[in-house]
Amino acid sequence: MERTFLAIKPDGVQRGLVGEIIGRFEAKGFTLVGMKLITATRELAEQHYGVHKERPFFAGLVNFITSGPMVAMVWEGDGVVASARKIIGATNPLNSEPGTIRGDLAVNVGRNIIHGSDAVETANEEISLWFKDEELSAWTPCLTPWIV
Ligand code: ABT
Ligand code: MG
Repeated sequence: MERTFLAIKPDGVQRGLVGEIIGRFEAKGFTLVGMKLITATRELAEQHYGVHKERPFFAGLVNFITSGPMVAMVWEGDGVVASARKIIGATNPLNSEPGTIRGDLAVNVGRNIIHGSDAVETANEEISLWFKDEELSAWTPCLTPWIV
């Protein structure tokens, strides 16, 4: 089953948006298989955003991401990687559609409240960077089918 790595960034935690954000993925029908509150070390943040190492915003990004606790999560479901990116919205919240998390709740590209893996391969890398295997729980929700 496909999995993705999502993290509510320090701004989302500080603004009290944890419940609101998690609720959107639960309501959509994805399954939460891992979750922890964690303040990232610089090493973890630099690895996570390694692809942006040469970009001018990298130092500020690492400072921000290590500035306080984040809610790191693994979610599971068919097509969850791409679907979560749609639910999250465009990187710059001023371009994110209303109805998306960033479109509804953020205004600043450097404070865009949530991270979501951008592809299945990066999702798998990010999951193993942030979580140990034993921190993840595979389980099947007891869903009543809509039509029998
Ligand atoms: P993430 O989910 O945080 O990876 O964001 P997303 O994939 O939507 O966008 P990318 B390009 O990966 O942005 C990573 C973080 O860098 C910030 N950023 C990005 C800037 O501050 N300025 C920029 O010009 C760009 C392109 C936004 C993202 N995180 N934060 N916070
Ligand atoms: Mg990204």
